[in-house]
Amino acid sequence: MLVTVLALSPAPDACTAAVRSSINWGTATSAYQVEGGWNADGKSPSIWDTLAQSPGKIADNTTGDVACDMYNRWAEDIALMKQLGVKNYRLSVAWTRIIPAGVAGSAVNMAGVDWYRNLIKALLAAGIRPAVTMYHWDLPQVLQDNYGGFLSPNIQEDFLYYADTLFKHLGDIVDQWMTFNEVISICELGYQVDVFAPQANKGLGAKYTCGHNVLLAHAKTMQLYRTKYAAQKGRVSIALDGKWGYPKDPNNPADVAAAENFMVFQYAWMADPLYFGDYPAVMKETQGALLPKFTAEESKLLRATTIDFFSVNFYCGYYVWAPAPGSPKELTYDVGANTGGQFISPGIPSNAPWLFKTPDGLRLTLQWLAKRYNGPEFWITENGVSGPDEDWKPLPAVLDDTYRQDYYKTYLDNLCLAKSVDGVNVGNYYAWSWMDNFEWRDGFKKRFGIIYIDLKNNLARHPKGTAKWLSQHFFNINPVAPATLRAASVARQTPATAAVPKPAAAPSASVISSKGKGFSLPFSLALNKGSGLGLSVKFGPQGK
Ligand code: GBH
Repeated sequence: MLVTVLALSPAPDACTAAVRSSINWGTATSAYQVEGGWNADGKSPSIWDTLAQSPGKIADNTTGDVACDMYNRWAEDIALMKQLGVKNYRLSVAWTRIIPAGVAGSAVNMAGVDWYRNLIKALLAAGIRPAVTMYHWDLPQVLQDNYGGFLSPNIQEDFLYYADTLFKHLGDIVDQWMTFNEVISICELGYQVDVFAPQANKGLGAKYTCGHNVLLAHAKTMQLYRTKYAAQKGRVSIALDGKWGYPKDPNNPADVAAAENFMVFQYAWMADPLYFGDYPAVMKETQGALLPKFTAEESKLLRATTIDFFSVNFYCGYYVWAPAPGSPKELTYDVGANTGGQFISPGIPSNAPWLFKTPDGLRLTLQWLAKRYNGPEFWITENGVSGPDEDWKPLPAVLDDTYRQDYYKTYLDNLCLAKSVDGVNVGNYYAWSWMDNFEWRDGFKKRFGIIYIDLKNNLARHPKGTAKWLSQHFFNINPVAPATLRAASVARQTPATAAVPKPAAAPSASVISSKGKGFSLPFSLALNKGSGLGLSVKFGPQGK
């Protein structure tokens, strides 16, 4: 009798062994989405604690109070990563655990610092190299209350103090950093409209003011790292997001120009200042006084502190077309949701109204960026999809996620083509997400994990088919984390001074505390969605 083994589909054609071994493969999460422990060990509330704890804001009435409880279950999660061969993990730090009072000069909460030190040391001991995002949307509520968060230049100094604290206390064991995650999400969805915390809803000018403060906080952080922390020899970037723009009619030059503008308004809004010291010409020409200006000194600082790698979060692409005649001059492209509709795309829809399967969009985005910025090293710091019905399907059906496997298979094929055929310098790739987690306004209804989280059974972790497929073809081919980092993992050093590392305690359970609240009953809610210029940003109930 034949013994049948669950057959995993092969690696994508373009992902030959040689190409696969030239990229560092990993997986990603963010603090608020997985940790829980929302008020543990001195942590203060963030703007997402506030939003999610307000009744009726989250699609299934869950919160991040407990999320995946990684605050307590990190050892189990790292063991599972190791078992699947994961060698690279992108995580974020909660500012509110490190500097509870938010402001520059205020007390550092060593319990928060130690939680991350223990986590990172355990990762390194398991041969997993961390890449750490400083800000993945969980602003200290107090900074929002004090001065309006990212709308005030005060944020620059407060962020810099936070970044300095991270370099000082974690820089000996972390050598890959991202300052911010997704400036469009922070500034457009959080400040222009009311989709994400803090739901400021202050219009297009607020988006640009926010982005300006993010850029300057980022540049000052780069400068700090290049000077005070140069001896740490790490690399720093900022994670940018964008969708690929397919001209709706590729034979219509106006649609082609609109699709180009769509890319410029997403990526070049941030990356042109980072590489060239100023906003793109088309933005300056059309956005008028809404777009802040850099002083000569700021522009110089930006040019002097170019990012060490280009970090891209990529999910999908949309059709883009020329705005209707008579549109405001600020509107240089139409992408459906700009003008009160829904995104449309050549790709297959997913269960999220914003996400379609458009695998070649990844390759096209990398080509576009490589050309504009002269071939930097790229990291794909997020890429993934929420699977249909994963919020209710029973085990084991939910683990058979062929839909997601097909997504990864086709996107990775394109990534490998970008590297091997187009010559794009792809360094690292992180699948979003390591596990199902708190998907912001969608709660646990939308599930992006390669590990299933069973909400009804004590948050049990179960690898989906995709996790096994990625493990076999990608995670397992990478070497373990570099020896220097692994050495650091067993020694707590004082940054820049310690010549003789002192032995430190292994990660212990002593930091574990604080059981959070349980989950509430499902509840459905209509979200106001927004994107693009926010000239019309109110939508009906989110479908499906
Ligand atoms: C990423 O954002 C995030 O970094 C990550 O935390 C998140 O879990 C992951 O995507 C999956 O969503 O109102 O139509 O604009 C990706 C960019 C921005 C896409 C917000 C979805 C909300 C819908 N996301 N957008 S809309």
